[in-house]
Amino acid sequence: MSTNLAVKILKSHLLEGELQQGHEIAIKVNQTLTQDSTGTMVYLQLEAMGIKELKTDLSVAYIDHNMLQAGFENADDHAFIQSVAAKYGIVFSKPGNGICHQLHLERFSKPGDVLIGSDSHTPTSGGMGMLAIGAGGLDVAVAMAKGNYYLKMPRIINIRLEGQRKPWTSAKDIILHILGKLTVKGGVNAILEYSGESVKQLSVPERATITNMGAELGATASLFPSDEITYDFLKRQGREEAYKPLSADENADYDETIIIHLDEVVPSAAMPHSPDKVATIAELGAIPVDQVNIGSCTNGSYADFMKVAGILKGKKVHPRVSLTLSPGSSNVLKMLAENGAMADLIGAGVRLLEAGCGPCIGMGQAPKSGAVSLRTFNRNFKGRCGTVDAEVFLVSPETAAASAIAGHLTDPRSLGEEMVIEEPEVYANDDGYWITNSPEPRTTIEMGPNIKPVPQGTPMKRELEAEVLLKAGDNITTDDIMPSNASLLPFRSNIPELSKQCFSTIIDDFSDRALRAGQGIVIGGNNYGQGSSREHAALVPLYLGVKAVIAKSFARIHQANLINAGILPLVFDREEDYGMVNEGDSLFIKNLSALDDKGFVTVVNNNTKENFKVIFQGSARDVAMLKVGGALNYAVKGERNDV
Ligand code: MIC
Ligand code: SF4
Repeated sequence: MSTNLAVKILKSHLLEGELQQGHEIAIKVNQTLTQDSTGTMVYLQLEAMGIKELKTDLSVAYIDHNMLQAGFENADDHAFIQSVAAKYGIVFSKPGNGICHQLHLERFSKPGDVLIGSDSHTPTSGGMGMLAIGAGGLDVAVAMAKGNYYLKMPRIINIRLEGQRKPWTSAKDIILHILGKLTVKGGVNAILEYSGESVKQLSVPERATITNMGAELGATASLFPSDEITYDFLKRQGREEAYKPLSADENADYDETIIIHLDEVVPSAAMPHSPDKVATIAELGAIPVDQVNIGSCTNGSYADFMKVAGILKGKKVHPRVSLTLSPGSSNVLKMLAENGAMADLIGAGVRLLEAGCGPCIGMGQAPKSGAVSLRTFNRNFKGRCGTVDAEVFLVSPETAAASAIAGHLTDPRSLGEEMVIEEPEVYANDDGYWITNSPEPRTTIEMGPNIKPVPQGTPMKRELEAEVLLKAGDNITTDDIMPSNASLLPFRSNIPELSKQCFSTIIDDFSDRALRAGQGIVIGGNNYGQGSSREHAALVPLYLGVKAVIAKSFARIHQANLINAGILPLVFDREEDYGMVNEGDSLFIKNLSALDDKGFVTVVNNNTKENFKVIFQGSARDVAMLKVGGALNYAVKGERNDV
């Protein structure tokens, strides 16, 4: 049998289970990464597990999200994470070094290895043939403590790239084209494996732009082969010893194959407020633009910024436009400074931010009311930029730079001959922001006053009677459930404070409703919990007494986070039964003790007296976790040795 690349890596890491679609498997984890806005929870949970040493080859803690220090909170979180890193021998990346995914690709990603990260864009490292998966914080803590990760064996979808790229179409346009076709649900429970002769037209940073936004397709991971282009990138990064050639066997088996013709890809944008609402720049026309933001883990590479510098050289940013730059890494910034490109950018009138997530997570640079903002980022959910009535379009760096000069949405093909950027012979590789630690178990953990305990689930009861607190629609994001912006991010370690804003992009009184009801149920449509991996979207509802979420379908990471928190995720057996529930109804779910991994459960609507069936789609292990009130209880009680 001819094996695809994803299965080869899974096979070589398999600890438990069978590689059959939908079956639960456990895989060995080589590396983990965390970032600061999810990291405090990860490390509080790791501490609670009371382990002596890590089981991974490498674990890295990045500080890249909560960078504004308007009060003491973010700085306290950084200090907490740094002290835990020292205790366990975790590599620490200081604020200012750059964004976790770009840095990991530059310095640590390894073809054929498995990486688990507490950030949904962890699959970026798949651009180098690494099986890299985003997960909830607790799963990452467990991966560090036990060296394993549980998941349902995904479908493996082959995305075959064919044809020749057209001038001025970037990797961003390719992934937007794919998003337009597959939608934000298209990759759910799937690994997207790229193949075909045309993969050779993409550099590693370009491949990483594509694997990065696999998260927007809902994919478990995205994977490129490791080939001579990978070798070349690693060599320029000074770490060719990490190279290993890897690809699928000829005529490998896949669950599905999708062919993407690169010659059909043209400069495009994702329109407000979803990454899959894709139109071509030509179709959208010359929309006036107020703000342009270039950077993020999607487009923070050296070549991205060199293209922008080349387009802006000798030109001026339009008077109406505020153009910000947030490079992916300090070494990208250093190279731009050394080769003079930074001078061209500053001469054009850009606003230079530090290397980090910045405006992508709403950490500053909220645009003016009603603004049109063009961003080279990966998410444009309503309100995520910090201004609820702003219109955010996702574009390539080339489109962003051309539009910043013109003051309106501009097709970069109008700039004339395509700009081709050579990757540097040797990438800058400075160490100024890195701290490598040998484990020092006696390190004092620094806990600022804003760091509050992680809420704990309670064992599942035999039956549940509770009010429907909210009935939400399709594609609810974790940004909807637990919004993030510059004023909320400092409370990522303080669930009681954060809980006041739960669901505040949808309704303004969710926390009041929940506290009044004592306990409750949330109803959702399809793909409930898509987007960010933040487990706060489960921990905050847990704190507010949410016991179950009933939806048409769930996004993978969020479903796992709910179970880890001890909240029951249930799926309508028949989608139309969604219509049988209204906000304020009282629901009665009986016989929960009979819940198993195949089980149907009956829900009675006390108001209408009608009933409908729901299914639990987790594993037997998930049921065991729910029965003791979530994964931390399960791990700490040590009833089994697998978490
Ligand atoms: C995001 O891009 O949404 C984030 C912020 O990086 C999140 C993590 C978080 O909410 O802290 C993610 O992608 O998982
Ligand atoms: Fe940071 Fe944005 Fe990337 Fe999330 S998507 S890791 S906020 S740059």
